[in-house]
Amino acid sequence: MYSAHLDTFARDNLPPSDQQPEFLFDLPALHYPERLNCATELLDRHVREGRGDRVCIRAPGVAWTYADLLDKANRIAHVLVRDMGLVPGNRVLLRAANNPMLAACWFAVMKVGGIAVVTMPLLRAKELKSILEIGQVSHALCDAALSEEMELAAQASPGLRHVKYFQADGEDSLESAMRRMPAVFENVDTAADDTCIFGFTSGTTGIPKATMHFHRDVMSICHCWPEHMLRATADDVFIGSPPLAFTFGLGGSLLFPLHAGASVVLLEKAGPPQLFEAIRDFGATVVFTAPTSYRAMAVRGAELRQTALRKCVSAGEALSASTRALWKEATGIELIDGIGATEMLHIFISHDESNARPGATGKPVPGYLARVVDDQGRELPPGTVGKLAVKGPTGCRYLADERQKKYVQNGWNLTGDAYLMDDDGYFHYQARTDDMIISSGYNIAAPDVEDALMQHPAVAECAVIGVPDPDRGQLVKAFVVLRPGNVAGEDMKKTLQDFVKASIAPYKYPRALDFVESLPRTQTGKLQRFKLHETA
Ligand code: 3UK
Repeated sequence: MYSAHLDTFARDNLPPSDQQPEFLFDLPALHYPERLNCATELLDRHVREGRGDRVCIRAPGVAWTYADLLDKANRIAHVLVRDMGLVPGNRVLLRAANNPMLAACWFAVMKVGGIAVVTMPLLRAKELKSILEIGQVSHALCDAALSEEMELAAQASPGLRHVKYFQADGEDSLESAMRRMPAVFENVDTAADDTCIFGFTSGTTGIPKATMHFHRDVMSICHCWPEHMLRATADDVFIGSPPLAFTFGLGGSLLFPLHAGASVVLLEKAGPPQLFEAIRDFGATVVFTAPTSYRAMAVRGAELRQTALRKCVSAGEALSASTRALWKEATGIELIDGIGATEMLHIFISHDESNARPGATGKPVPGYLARVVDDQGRELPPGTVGKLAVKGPTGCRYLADERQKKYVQNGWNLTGDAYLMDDDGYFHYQARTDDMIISSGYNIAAPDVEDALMQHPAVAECAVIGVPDPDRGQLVKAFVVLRPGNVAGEDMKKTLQDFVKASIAPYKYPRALDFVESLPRTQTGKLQRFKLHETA
C-alpha cells in the first residue's frame, strides 16, 4: 500500500482494523484518488485556476490574497524541509492564537507531508509536554508571544528537536528563514490515507488522547456539511471564535472558507464583545461560535441587522430552544445548529436555516448515518432515549489508546451522547450519557434542568449533576452562579426550585442546590461535570 510517509509512526499506531469504524463513501464527491494532498486541493488549486488575486485571509491590519498565502506556505514548507530536516510523517506542533501565520504554517505542514498538531494557546508547559510525548513530536512552529511555556516544554521533551518562532525579529526567526527560501514548492504526493492531523481531545474527563485524521478526511468534511447544509459562496466572509486547535475552528475558520474560495477573518481574541465588533467592522457574512457566545451577543443583536451577516453556526454544545429564539428575535437570523466531535473531525448531524426545529440538532448530514441504540447496540424505535451511534466518511481512530474500543463498537462511532429521534427523523440531544440522571426511576437529562434554571433572571450560569442518594438512587443537584445584585441563601434556593417545578415536570427539580462563584470549564468552553462530581 502506497504511503509518502518515511516516518511511519502514525501508520504503526493506527487502531487495529477490527477496532476501526466502518467508513462510508457513497456520495460521488467522496470517491478520492489513491494520492491526495489536501493543501493542493484547498490552496494551490485556487491560484492555479486563476483566483490568486482574491482575498483569502484577513486580520486586523492584514489582508492576504490566495497567492500571498500560497507564497508564505511554500516558503515555510522549504524551511521545514531544508532548515529543520523534516521528513514526511514527522509531527509538527503549531502554537498561536488564530492568526494568518498560523494558517500559513498549517498549510506548510500539509505540503511537506507532515502531521499538524495544533495546540490551544492557553496550554501550559506541563500539558504541552504530555502532547509532545503522546504524539512523539519532533518539530514546532510557535508564535513568539507564546514562547515562555513552549521553552519550558521543549526543555522537558528530548524528542522535540527543532523549534522556530514566528512574529519574531532576528536571524533565526521563521520570517528571516522564509526570506531565504524560494516561493515555489512541489507538494509531497501524500496518500489519501496518510495521516495529516493529530487532533487532541481531553473530552470532558481530563486525560488527553490523540485522534488521527487523513488528507482524505479533511476533504470529506469539506464535501459533506458545508456543501449540503451551510452552502456558502466565494463571496462570503467567514469569521468565528473557536481556536484552530479545536477542529470546530479548523473547519469554520480555515478549511471551509478556502474550500468555497471565500475569505476568512482570523481573530486572536474572540470573546463575545470582540467577535461582535469584528463581525460589524469586517462585514462578516458567516459566523461560527458556541451557544453561550450567541446568548451574550444577542443583547446587542439588533445592531447586526444593519450588517451583511447572513449565516450563523452553533456547535460545541447543545443549543437550547430559548437561545435559538433569542438570536432570531434579536437578529432575524435562524441559527444553524450542528453536532460535531474531534473524533469525527467535524459536524455530522445538522440542518439548514429552512429546516430548523427548535430543540432538535437536525438530521444526519449527507454522507453520514445516525441511529439511537441501546446498551447492546440494537436500534431503538423513535421517541426512545438511547446512545447516539454514527458512521460516515470520517470516524474515530485514537492513537494507541484503549478507549478506541469504547468509542467504536460494531463499526459505529458512539459519541457518548444520549439522543432520541422523533417520528420525522430529527435527532434531539438529551445529555452526555454520563449526565442522564436516574432519580426514583425517572430519567432526567441534566441539560433540561439547566435550561429551566437559566430562564430565571437571577441565574447567570448553572450546572446540574446526579449525586448518589440512598432513597432515590440519584438526586438532582444544581450548582448556580447568580447574576450580580442577587443574594444567595435559603430564600433564593426555594425561589429557584419553585421556578423549575413550574416550568418543567416537577420530579426534575433540583432537590439539592448550591450557590458557587464560577463553574469549571474546559478551554473550549465545555462544562467539566466530572469536577462537580468530585466536589459533590
Ligand atoms: C458535544 C454537542 C449537542 C457532544 C466539535 C463541531 O464539539 C466538538 O468536538 P468535541 O470533541 O466535543 C464533542 C461533543 O460535544 N456537542 C458538540 N456539538 C453539539 N452537543 N449539540 C451540539 N450541536 O457531547 C459531542 O459528543 O470538543 C463540534 C465541529 C467539530 C468539533 N470537534
